[in-house]
Amino acid sequence: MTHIHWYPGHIAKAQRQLKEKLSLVDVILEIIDSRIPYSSMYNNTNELCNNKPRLILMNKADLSDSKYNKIWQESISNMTGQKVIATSLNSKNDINNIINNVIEMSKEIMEKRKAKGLLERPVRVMVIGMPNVGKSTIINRLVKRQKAKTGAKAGVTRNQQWVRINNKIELLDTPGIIPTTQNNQAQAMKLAIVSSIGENAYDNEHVADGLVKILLDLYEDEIRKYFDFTKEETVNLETIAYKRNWILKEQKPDIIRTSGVILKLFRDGKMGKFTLERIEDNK
Ligand SMILES: Nc1nc2c(ncn2[C@@H]2O[C@H](COP(=O)(O)OP(=O)(O)OP(=O)(O)O)[C@@H](O)[C@H]2O)c(=O)[nH]1
Ligand SMILES: [Mg+2]
Repeated sequence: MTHIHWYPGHIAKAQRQLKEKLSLVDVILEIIDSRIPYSSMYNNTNELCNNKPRLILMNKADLSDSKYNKIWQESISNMTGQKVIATSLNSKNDINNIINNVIEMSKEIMEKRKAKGLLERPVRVMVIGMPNVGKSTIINRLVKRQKAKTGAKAGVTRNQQWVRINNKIELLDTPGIIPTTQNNQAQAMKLAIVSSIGENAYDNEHVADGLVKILLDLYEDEIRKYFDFTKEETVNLETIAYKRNWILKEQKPDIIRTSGVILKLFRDGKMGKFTLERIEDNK
């Protein structure tokens, strides 16, 4: 399988349901993957979110290249007109920073409600993003502080719950999953690399090969050093297999094993902190 096959299912229906949920909230927490900021961002979020204010989290910043995080942060902020911060959900500091930013954003919204004579209430927030970006993790981290549920409200689907994060913020306890849209194979490759596309849609060998090529293009010195290659040697799945002695009978390279290990090393951040996209490439 040298292609990545998407099975996006009922995208239109999923988007309609997502829009309904989004209409219930004041502020949207949009999560993208900082290793592939462009490919993990939905290309029409402004329309999807009906121009509601969003806090965009470039997440998994502990796995990406901090130098590019700054550059992407500024670019996405300019592109969307929204506040953008780099986060790692393993950091308590970052969780607090998210909470403080939501409170800050809610001030204006609450002022407007007050001016309209509407009742005072906590700001309502929901989390959206593509698969595997960290939606469930952030909900769990935010909710940990205060488990008490405020109960289903009138007009809200019964299986959704508002959870009180503090006296200023209420969070919808189920995230909105943005279905990955079928744009192009380059984007599919990157989404597969970060596990945002299910593993039955692709072959490890195809995706690991793509990852090695991207890394050679953007982080050649680091990759050569990590796998112990000189400047002259060819780096690919086969030569990495020989280097590491991942060999089958008759001295054949074990490409299946090599592919699996390379993807895991990358996903676990063991090879280094890498950002796989550059702003120039996406203009
Ligand atoms: N290193 C790192 N891992 C993270 C971070 N945030 C989430 N993860 C991990 O990423 C994986 C996916 O996180 P989830 O919270 O399940 O992602 P999700 O968006 O709910 O995924 P779906 O439910 O599949 O849509 C988990 O293994 C998390 O532990 C982060 O900031 N840094
Ligand atoms: Mg989840």
